[in-house]
Amino acid sequence: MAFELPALPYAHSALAANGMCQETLELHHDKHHQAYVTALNGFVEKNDALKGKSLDEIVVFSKDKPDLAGVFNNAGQHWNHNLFWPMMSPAGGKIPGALDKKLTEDFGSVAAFKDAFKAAGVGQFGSGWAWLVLGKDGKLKVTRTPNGSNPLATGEGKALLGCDVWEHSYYLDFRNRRPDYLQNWLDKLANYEFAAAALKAA
Ligand code: MN3
Repeated sequence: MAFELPALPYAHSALAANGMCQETLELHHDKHHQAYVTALNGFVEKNDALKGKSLDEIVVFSKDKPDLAGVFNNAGQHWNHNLFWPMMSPAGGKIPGALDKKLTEDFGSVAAFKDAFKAAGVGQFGSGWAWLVLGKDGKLKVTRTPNGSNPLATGEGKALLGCDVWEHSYYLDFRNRRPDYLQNWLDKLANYEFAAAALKAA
C-alpha cells in the first residue's frame, strides 16, 4: 500500500491571517510534501526490505544507513510533515492550562520555553526542524534536528510540536527573517491544543 499525502486539516488560505499565506501552503503541502511521498514510494517499490513496513518502521530502519540516505530523508520528511500540518491551527497560539503549567514547571516560564524553541530553530544551520518533545524522563525539552531527521529517529522522545525551518516554509512570508517566522509561529500558528492532547495521551 503506497504512502499518501494527507489532506490539510484546514483550507490553504486558513492560516493567512496568522502569517502563513495561501501560496506558502499550496507550494509546501501540495508540492514539497507530495514530492517526499512520491520519492518514498519510488524507493519502496524498488526495495523488498522496505515493502510492508510502516512509516515509523522505515524511518528507524533507514537511519544511519548510508546506502539508505535517500529513503531516510524522504521518509523522515513525510513523517515530519504529517505532524506539521495538524501542529498548526487558524486558532493557534492559545496554550491550554495543563500545558501552560507543564511548560512553566519544566522551562521556568512559557516565555523561557519560547526563547529556547526559537533559539533551537534559529541555531539549526541550514535546513531542519525545531521540536518540543516529551523526554523519556517525563520532562519537556526543546531540541532540533537537521534536514529530514526527527525525534523518532533520534529517540529523544515524543514530538509534541515541530516547526519546519526549511526556507520553503517561510520565505514567501518572512523572506530571510527566520527568527521572526519562529516567533510568529509560536505566538500565532502553533496548535497547543494538539500538543496538550499528545502530552495527555503519553
Ligand atoms: Mn517542509
